[in-house]
Parts: sequence; C-alpha cells; structure tokens
Amino acid sequence: MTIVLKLGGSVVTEKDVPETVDEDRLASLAAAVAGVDESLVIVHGGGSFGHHHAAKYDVSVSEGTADPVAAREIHDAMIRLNQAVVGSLAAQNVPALPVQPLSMCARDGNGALTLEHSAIERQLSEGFVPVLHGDVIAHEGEGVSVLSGDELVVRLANQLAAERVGVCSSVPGVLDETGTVIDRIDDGDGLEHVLGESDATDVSGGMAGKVAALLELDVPASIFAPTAIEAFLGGETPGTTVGGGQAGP
Ligand code: IP8
Repeated sequence: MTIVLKLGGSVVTEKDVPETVDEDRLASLAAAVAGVDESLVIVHGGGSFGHHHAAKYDVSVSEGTADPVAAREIHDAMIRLNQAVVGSLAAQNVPALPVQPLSMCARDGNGALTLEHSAIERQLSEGFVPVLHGDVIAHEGEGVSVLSGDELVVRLANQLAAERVGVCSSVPGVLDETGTVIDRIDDGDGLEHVLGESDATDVSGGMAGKVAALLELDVPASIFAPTAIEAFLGGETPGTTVGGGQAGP
C-alpha cells in the first residue's frame, strides 16, 4: 500500500515567525512516521519559509515572476525547510530522501500541471521515503509560480495510485460555522464558510485551496490535527474526509 502524507506548513513551522521550524512538533511527527511499514511519500508545505518570500514578490499559484532572484529566494527557503524535515525524519531512522519539485514539475499556459514521477516510484520500490515540498515551478508565460503542497499531494496520489492520503493540519479538520469538525465533504457546494482567508500569510489559498485541491483525488483524503497522526497512520480516518467519490469509508 502507498500512503501520501502531507505535513502542513503551519504544523511544522511557527507560521507567523519567518523561517522558524517547530522542532518539537516536527520531532513528534517524525517519531509517528518512523512506525510505518508501508510505502510512504511525504509532502510538506511552506509555512513561515516559502509563503513570506512568495508574498514579498507577489508570487502565488496563478501569478508568477520572471525574476530569477525571486525564484531562487523562494525555492532556497523551501530547501532550508526541507532539510529540517528530512533531518528530523533521519534522526528517527526514517529512510527519507529530499526531492525538489522545481526539477520535476511544470505548468502550461492553462495552469495544467505536469509531474514526472518515475524517480519517486523507484525511490519507493528501493525502500526510501521521498520528502517533497511546496515550491516554485516553471509556468508557461509566467516565469515561475507557486506549486502548493496540496496540489502536489493530489497529483502524486493519483499518479502513484496511492491507497491512502492524509493531510496533517493545524486544525482538527474542516470546521463548520459552529467550530465543529465536518465529517465528510464530497463537493464544494455549501462550503462558503470554509472558503475564507487563511490567518497567516498564505499564497496558496488556505483551507479553501486545500479542499478544492483534495476534491480532485481518486481516493478520499483525511484532514486531521497532529494529535491524530498515529490514528491516521494506523488505518483510521480522523478529522474530515474529503473527496474520493464513492470510495470513502
Ligand atoms: O504551504 C506553498 O506550499 P503550501 C509553497 O503547501 C511556497 O501551500 C513556495 C509558498
């Protein structure tokens, strides 16, 4: 079985403090991941690394920049966070390898994403845990634009035919108007209350962007808080289950 797990940027960093890793949180997530026997792909978001730099240059998933200085600044910040995530996993003896989306993904002029996944497939079959991240990628007519970790999760899960998808977030799921976790979301209708702005600087669309991206999955995804990671990795479906058509629990 293949599992794709996203570690949200607001989970692994202090999202309001530029370039600050939440070391304790990351270590506890890495310890949970160390117990997994299945094929596992990890994707992490930008948190206080990518988003601040992207916002500085007005770069988002749709608005690009042709400035190589800006592109490198955003990418390099994500590399620093990726090194911290891979380092924390390695400290728990997880066979983690860093993988850079900038080198394997691109968008065409309509925004359609291509991802060359053969190296990831080979890394998995050799027993490694590829660790990818939100990034900047070449975008036809735009220079580079942001690739969110959620887009990456969806594309990887569909192309690798992953059986399970988990998104570890700073909230226990998608919340309704009363703050209660919504059990299941099958489409975007009636979800205006979750389509608001993210609290901190977020160039990928916050929870709205996350739900919209996850609705493109072939299998259901669970959105859950860090406290539920062991339950998810143990086969449960904590938090909110999004998308996946009829294949849900
Ligand atoms: O936090 C965004 O990834 P996300 C990555 O998953 C950058 O939306 C470069 C801002």
